[in-house]
Amino acid sequence: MDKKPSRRPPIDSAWRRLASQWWWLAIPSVVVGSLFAVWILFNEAGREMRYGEFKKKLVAHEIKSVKIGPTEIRGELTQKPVGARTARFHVARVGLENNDPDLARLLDQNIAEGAWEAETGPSIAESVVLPFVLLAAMMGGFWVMLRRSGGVGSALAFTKSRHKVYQKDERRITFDDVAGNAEAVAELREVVDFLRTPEKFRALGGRIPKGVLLVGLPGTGKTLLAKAVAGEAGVPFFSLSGSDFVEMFVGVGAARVRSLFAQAETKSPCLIFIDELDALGKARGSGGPGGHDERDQTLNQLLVQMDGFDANRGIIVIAATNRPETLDAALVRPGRFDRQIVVDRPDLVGREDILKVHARTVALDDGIDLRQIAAMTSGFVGADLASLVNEAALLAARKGKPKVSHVEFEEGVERVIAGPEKRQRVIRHDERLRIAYHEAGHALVARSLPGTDPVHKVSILGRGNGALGYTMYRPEDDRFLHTRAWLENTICSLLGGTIAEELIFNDVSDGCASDLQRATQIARRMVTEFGMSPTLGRVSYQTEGRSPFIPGGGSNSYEWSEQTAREIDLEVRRLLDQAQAATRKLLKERRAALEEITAVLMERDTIDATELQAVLDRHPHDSHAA
Ligand code: NHX
Ligand code: ZN
Repeated sequence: MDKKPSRRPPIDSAWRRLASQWWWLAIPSVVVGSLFAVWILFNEAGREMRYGEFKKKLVAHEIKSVKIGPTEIRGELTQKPVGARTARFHVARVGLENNDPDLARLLDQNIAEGAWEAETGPSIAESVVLPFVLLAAMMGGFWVMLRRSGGVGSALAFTKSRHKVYQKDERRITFDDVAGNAEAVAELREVVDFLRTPEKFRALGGRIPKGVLLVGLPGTGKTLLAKAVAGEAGVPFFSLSGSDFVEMFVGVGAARVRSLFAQAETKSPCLIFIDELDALGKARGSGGPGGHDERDQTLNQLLVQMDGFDANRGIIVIAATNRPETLDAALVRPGRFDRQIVVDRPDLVGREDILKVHARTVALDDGIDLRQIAAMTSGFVGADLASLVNEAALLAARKGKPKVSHVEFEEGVERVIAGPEKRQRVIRHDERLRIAYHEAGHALVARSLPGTDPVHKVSILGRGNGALGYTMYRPEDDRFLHTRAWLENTICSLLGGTIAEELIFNDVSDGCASDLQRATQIARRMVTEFGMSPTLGRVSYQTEGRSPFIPGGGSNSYEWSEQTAREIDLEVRRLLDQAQAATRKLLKERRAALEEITAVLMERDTIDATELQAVLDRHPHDSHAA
């Protein structure tokens, strides 16, 4: 789904080109540096000698050449001493010896003319140029290291934001390019309306969204959605990744955020898209030892900027993440990313639509049935489908076929599944069947019992949060109170998943933990907080909410006996057992409906409220029997 638009060179490309040319300076610097090091090695000073010994050797003609420097005498012996690495030697000039009047005469007498000279000190080359070259070499080496480690990219353009800007006149991506995400598109239309006519919203004085968080697995098309919003609204699109902000040097990321918003303000109305928000938006202080000052500062700056800009100016920030639970709580507070849109995995119909979009650019065989290909690819996300189409086209090309046919798609599916990223894309058939029965069980029980929240959607495509399947309820907005019947029936629908598994497979799975936890919690509160147990009476057995600072308010001082505590446990148990029996009876009676809902789920991955109603209508039941 993530089709790359033909993009114009980004505005700061000149900077980056410069930075990438500077990189070549590193190579000569390193070469010069190493040459210098070698030169030093070869100029090894050799053996240290005392002045007296030097004079003796001079007289004995054992010295070939000498250089008299201001602080030392360096020279070479006529013969390399046995076992030494070099014939060189040096003598420190200290004290009286410095001004030995004999020295010049001795040298003249014992060494060939021209083989001794006086040095006045290091040459200009040595004292000025060499340190500079050395420094340059070190910086060059450092630069290369940074480039290698992927740390600082264009370290020259430190605070320059590295976002890409998409201008109006590019090929616009619109909602037509987005397939299989109908719900997310519907929610984003409002954002488009605002970007198109900010004045209208301003005049009405309504609260305008500042930030929208797209939550979904990698490859589900979050970036594409954001581009489509910009494309539909015809506004510039600033795009960058959260990881671009996090740098090696404290303060750089924060400066980038400022620069980004400053630029955006000059182009409003416009849209800022931050991919991988979790890279910079992780809960503050969650870094390891030493902390993450840089990231925290960057995050703070982002919060400041989001609070600072007036929503009426027409800037909207859309961010994407696949781990919303790791985000700092401050990011999702009102006035920031207060709107979350879930971008789910596409279901059968969604996958077919996505395949249609990608097939626009590929020559397909006439006999091809995209629905059938969609059916083979349960669990694939948009990006997977894009690479499937690509693989199939490559395979056809390799075989010299003019058109892509079904065989290539089948082969392509396997390639994508076995692809480089080891992401769980497909679920074993037997597990998928179990998940389908489980969710069908929840849905059927919920729809069969009066008063419970209506089922909005059931899916056996896992969510990013780790759930393998889910039944989504649409709570009635205006409900503030829950009756005893509602609570009991809700327990039943929570148990419905496991009991459906038990009914069909004669065995249950460990996937029910969270269902069971919620059911138990409701039952316990019915007994201890709501006074709904006939045996324990209309009494509150609450332990929470009392202050530990008030004497007698501590949680250890029970206000009821051990006997009562046991009765509470038994009563909770009785409520759950009762609900379980009722649920089992119900599912047995409506087994035909259970089977059909499961069949729909197995075929299409999801079922919505209308389709569910249609199935139930085919299998009527007097719903008040339970
Ligand atoms: C396991 N996962 O722990 C495997 C890996 C029973 C068909 N053995 O009850 O997905 O069991 O109706 C939100 C809510 C993870 C997030 C529930 C993340 C449960 C969910 C554990 C379906 N749907 N269980 C369910 C499920 C599991 C889990 C969740 C979550 C399954 C069940 C997960
Ligand atoms: Zn469940």
